Amino acid sequence: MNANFVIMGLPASGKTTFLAALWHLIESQETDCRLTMDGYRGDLVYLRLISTAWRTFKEVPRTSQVGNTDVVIYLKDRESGARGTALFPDLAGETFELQVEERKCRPEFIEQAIADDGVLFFVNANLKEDGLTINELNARIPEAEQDADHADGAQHEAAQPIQTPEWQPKYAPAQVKIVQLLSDFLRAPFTSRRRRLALMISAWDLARDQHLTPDAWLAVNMPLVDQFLRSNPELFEHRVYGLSAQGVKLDDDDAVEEIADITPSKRIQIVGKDIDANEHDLTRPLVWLMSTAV
Ligand SMILES: Nc1nc2c(ncn2[C@@H]2O[C@H](COP(=O)(O)OP(=O)(O)O)[C@@H](O)[C@H]2O)c(=O)[nH]1
Ligand SMILES: [Mg+2]
Repeated sequence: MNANFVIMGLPASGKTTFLAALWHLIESQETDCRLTMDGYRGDLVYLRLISTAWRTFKEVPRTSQVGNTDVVIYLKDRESGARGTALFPDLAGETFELQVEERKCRPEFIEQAIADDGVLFFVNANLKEDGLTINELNARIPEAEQDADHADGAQHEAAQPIQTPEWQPKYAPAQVKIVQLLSDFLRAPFTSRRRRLALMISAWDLARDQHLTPDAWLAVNMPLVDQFLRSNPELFEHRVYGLSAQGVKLDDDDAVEEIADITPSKRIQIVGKDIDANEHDLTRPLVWLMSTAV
């Protein structure tokens, strides 16, 4: 049987870096990797471009700069013989922003999502102030503007009132958008049924200092997503993985220098259920998604 997966995630969630590392791993065969490639559809020049960038510690090119980048990879499990097809729909990622903000999505994605046997969903551990409270936000407003808010005397007469932009869906926190994307699966045009979901916390190297398991990281940093998944076991059978596909922050020169001598595939680190410490095989979540299809 052949299992189909879709790869999802908001912009900058780590999808292209994952694809670049995956392409390197299955092409180079430098380390043990449970899945082998059984073919692909897509632009080879683009795949080589991103995996070269990944190997040489350069930022993977922003996908919007390189044209149509739908990529399909056919995979085979060396141990069980199970086969799977992974679709990376237009990695520009705006695809999923549009779905949240304008409630639009591409027919190819609907088709794939109706037939899918599992979802690989990316979230970046580098949250960039996603969870600021109103008090924290207010504390950031420059003092002159705060004073203007309660204009109380001649000394502030010149201060301009704050021009706060009108709220738009794009300002919603990432975890609200993620829950929206997941709950979209419950209604038309998608089909509501139980799905396997591998939630990939990318840039795990940045989260490691918190000494949390990927599940605990989600509960602490994205409580809404965590609660949504725990409250809906009949809709999503989920596992959370921590993935460092790049290994380091690219602008951290010392860290880059330190790992530059390691075999590129060994930079990859992945943690999660049934994964041994010091594992480099980022196909393991796909193996789990494929395991129903044997
Ligand atoms: N520190 C660190 N940063 C990462 C890792 N993987 C991706 N990133 C960074 O996360 C950002 C978004 O990654 P990208 O793959 O372009 O996301 P996409 O928009 O979902 O395709 C980029 O700045 C990457 O350098 C990682 O393993 N470690
Ligand atoms: Mg991308």
